[in-house]
Amino acid sequence: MADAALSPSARRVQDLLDAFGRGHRVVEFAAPTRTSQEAADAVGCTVAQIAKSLIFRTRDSGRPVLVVASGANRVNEKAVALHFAAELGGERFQRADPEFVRSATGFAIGGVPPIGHTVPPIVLIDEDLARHEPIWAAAGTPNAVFRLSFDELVAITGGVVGPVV
Ligand code: 5CA
Repeated sequence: MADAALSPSARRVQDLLDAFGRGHRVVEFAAPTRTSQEAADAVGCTVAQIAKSLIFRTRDSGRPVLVVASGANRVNEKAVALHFAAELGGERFQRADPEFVRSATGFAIGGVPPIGHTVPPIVLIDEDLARHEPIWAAAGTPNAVFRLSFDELVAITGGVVGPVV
């Protein structure tokens, strides 16, 4: 089988994609896909087509917040807090440190996928990703990605769509 050699973290993502049941395949590259630019270079797509999975935490309750953003966008935390106030319970939120990312998601920075996190996060999705087809997301390691559509991203994450910039 072509993906018999997937590393354990990428295998976990592939198993979730199998359960989703629409034939999505994790692709592992020899080159790094640790950043949006590297992922775009490896795939041969634009950086805007990369769906980066950024981890934040609510300031008071410490809940993980996953913002899935276009690789071309710089997330504006104030805009996100304002637009998604309901989802965030009115709380402020802040960038998570690497240890929080690891414990909340089960994955290391550079390979965090939008699915399969240890602690189910609040999921906020960049509306700009809807303008791109297909999009590519990290698949558990700094060398692995998978291709999907915007509608599939919303369906598989159960996220709420809105502006992040
Ligand atoms: N695999 C690629 C393409 S999907 C990827 O994961 N890109 S990413 O942008 O989602 O992941 C890298 C992100 O990790 C950076 O954008 C940055 O937001 C975050 N990051 C990098 N270093 C740190 C750090 N020290 N603490 C918290 N977050 C970090």
